[in-house]
Amino acid sequence: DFHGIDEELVQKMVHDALVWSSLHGLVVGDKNVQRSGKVPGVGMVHAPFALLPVAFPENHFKLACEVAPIFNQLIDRVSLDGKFLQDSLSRTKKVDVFTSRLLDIHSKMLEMNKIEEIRLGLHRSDYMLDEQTKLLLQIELNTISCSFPGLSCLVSELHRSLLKHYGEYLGLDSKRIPSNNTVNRFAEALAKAWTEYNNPRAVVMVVVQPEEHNMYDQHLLCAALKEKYNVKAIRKTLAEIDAEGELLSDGTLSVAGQAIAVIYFRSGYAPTDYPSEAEWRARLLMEQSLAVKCPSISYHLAGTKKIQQELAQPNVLERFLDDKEDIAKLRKCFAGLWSLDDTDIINRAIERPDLFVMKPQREGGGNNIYGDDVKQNLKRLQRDGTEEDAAFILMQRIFPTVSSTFLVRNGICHKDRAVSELGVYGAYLRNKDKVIINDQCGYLMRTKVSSSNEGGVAAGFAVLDSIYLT
Ligand code: GSH
Repeated sequence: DFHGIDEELVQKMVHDALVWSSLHGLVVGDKNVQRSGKVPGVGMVHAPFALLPVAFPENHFKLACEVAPIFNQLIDRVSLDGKFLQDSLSRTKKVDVFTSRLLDIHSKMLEMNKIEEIRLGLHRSDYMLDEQTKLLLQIELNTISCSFPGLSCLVSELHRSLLKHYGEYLGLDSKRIPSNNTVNRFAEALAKAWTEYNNPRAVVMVVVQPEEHNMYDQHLLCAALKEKYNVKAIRKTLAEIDAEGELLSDGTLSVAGQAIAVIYFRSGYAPTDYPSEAEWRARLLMEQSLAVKCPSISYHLAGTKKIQQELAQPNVLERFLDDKEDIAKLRKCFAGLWSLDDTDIINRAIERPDLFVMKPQREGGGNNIYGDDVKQNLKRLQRDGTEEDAAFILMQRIFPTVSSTFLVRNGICHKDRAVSELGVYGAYLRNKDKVIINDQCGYLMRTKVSSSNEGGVAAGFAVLDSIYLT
């Protein structure tokens, strides 16, 4: 624990960190300022961050990086099995309107025999290190709208810069913060997908929410794409795509007269992203087109919690992967996962709700059920005897090491007990039989107050962090 530092030093570091963040674009739109989610350059505030990187064992970090390409391949294989996706989600479909709409689009593509030749995945697999078992356990795998490929790199740089100045007082070495190049690796993957599409006049389209406070993270990625690869990106909301988009006779997606090579979703993962039929029409239009979708509807579905739970069942991984060692490595990362048709586990969870998390089929954070609410909800579902239980999965609760941390938010530093979650980014690009990229790309560390159950930075619960290898 390197946090027994004196107050004066902390204040100096906080000051330097706030200056560094402002100068280097470690910023988000300030929700208290009007138009800050709409117009760049208006109402910026530093992104919430931890003052110092969190200690993390090197062997576990390496393991998380090592399994990233295996997860990339798994998602690709699962996405090819339309029947597996439809069957596994068939009960969820009955009770979850959102998943049901996604499945409808997927069915239409199956009927059309739509083949996605160029497949681009920009994923992030999230883990927590369970203190007692010393196991690195997967929380979830995001296949759509993974946040912070840009800001995560900046936090690693911020911490390196602080340790260069203050490291000797703290007994810390800046070289122990692993390099983080996610932003460039993701830009490279988008650029290579654009090249595979092979229309020099076409552009990358970022699908954005009408109001986006995390826009600078997105702009960092698009700036790298422009500067390093000279590929242009435009930003469109789902409603704009519905109004301005058309499918040309050759299958090209054209939006406001621009041909689209790659569609990169930073919206469309939550029900609130589809307030009307217009947004669903836009999603279908994009899916029908020849543009490379990141993600395609089948990649999106392959990343759902229900599929995560199905993949953790005995002998399911074997259907999708060939290499025994790869399978064993993934399985070791799986926490206990159960569907709610398992009566034994339900009874166990009612007895010991503290050992479980109940998860609905939702992305973006802030939706999980913990503690006594697990018990109340399970009892209600048992009593009602409806199919509503299919909207949830149960997961083993993971207990990571709690350590004392300095969290900086809105220019103010708080000391608190906190836990951390490691995300490893992965990129996958394939054109027909040719795998062009399959790699890990960098990391995102997030830290949250240990008394809070929720984890997302975008949802306002956690701060951005980096790693100090031990
Ligand atoms: N629209 C925002 C963005 O594009 O950055 C948020 C997207 C979002 O919530 N992404 C989830 C995520 O990576 C995955 S679906 N959350 C991480 C966090 O907020 O800490």
